[in-house]
Amino acid sequence: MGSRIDGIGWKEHAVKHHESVPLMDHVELPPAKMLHEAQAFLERMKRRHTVREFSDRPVDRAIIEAAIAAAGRAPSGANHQPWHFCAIGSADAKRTLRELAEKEEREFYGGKAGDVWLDALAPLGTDEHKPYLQHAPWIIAVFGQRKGGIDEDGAQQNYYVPESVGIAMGFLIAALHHAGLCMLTHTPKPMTFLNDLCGRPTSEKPYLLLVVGHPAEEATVPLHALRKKPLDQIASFL
Ligand code: IYR
Repeated sequence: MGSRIDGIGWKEHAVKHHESVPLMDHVELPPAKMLHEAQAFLERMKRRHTVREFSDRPVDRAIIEAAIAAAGRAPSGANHQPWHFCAIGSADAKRTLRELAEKEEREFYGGKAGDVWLDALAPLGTDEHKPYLQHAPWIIAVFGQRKGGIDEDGAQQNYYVPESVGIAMGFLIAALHHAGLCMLTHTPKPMTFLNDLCGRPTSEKPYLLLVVGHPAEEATVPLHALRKKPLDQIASFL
């Protein structure tokens, strides 16, 4: 404890000299079990559907915390972990969020999006009304950080920020789905009002609002959303 090597702390020393430890917690599975797990995960992910009708049933903050912590285990450029997750659960903040998002969405659907984009969205049946932003128990705003490095209050350049944040958002969605919750990936355009609302610096870029909760009893899934590309369209093997 407190030992110093070369005049620097041991952690800094270990990092500088890229010291490593043996891979200590990998779980090797027999091949048949591996296939079983891969297929079971696929079946589980097939039951993930974007939902737009939420119940106001509460969800424990501890579940949100665990899912965000899982997202924080995603790989990232130089392991800088260039993300911040703001979990919005307060009724006041959600009301403001809904007002601000609907204001942007009224402009978007009122013409700013253009006909081509609106035509592409037509099969989803979306419009400027976003009641779930107020009624779902949690809305998680995800931010990407251009700078920050690995240390708290660091100022280093970050790398592959959109890719890293994208992977972390995938982990977050998988974790919450695994916990039995429903979500909507929502991206009001523009989203810059989120910096103010969440008290985040302007150097951070909002990527996504993830609406999280239990589905309403009358929740539906658009048929368009059930059309998933088959494996032979999305993969090739050499
Ligand atoms: N942000 C709008 C529009 C929208 C855009 C895309 I791309 C979608 O896949 C769905 C909706 C909204 O949330 O309604």
